[in-house]
Amino acid sequence: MFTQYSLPYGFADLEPHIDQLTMETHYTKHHAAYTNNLNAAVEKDSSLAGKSIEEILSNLDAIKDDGLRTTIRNNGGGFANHNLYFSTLSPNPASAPKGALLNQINEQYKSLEGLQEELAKQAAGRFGSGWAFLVAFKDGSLKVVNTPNQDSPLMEKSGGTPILGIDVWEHAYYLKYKNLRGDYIKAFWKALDWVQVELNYQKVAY
Ligand code: MN3
Repeated sequence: MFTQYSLPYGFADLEPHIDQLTMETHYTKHHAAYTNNLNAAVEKDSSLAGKSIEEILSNLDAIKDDGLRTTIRNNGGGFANHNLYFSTLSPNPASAPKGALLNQINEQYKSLEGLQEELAKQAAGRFGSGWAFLVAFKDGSLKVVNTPNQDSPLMEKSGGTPILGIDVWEHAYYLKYKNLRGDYIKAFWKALDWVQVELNYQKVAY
């Protein structure tokens, strides 16, 4: 049984960057639906019992039924991606990373701003619904990727582990920002807690 990440902040607490109605709808409707649909789907294939979502998403080919595989790809991806998204947002965010993550960012992207530019570029350039992710690898290296729909980098054999995700589905920003995805991405940085991203990085790179 998969359960949604439990928010340690209120729906209004990310105002004005991410508005209350968007947060409430996103969490109680969209994320809840992905979670419920995932749980219903997993029950239909006994080989999935007891597996973590990371194990399931990184081995979708093991699901024999085409329809079920698609359902789990979409809803399992949605479940995991939103757990990541909501867990990295905070009303009191650290505005920059430190330590090993900052060193790696500086090495690969010259500066935090350089990384943010690349993430914003891929988030803005994702046609239609999808995500931009910062992924990490065991050797400590980083990569910026974008995916369609609810696809996770975990679904690729060497896709790395996502440590930060920017949801660019319209449901993540349209109520406040309308068609201005770029303004939402700028606001996202103001609610992103780099301490949590660092913790995610430390779990992957060691
Ligand atoms: Mn979403």
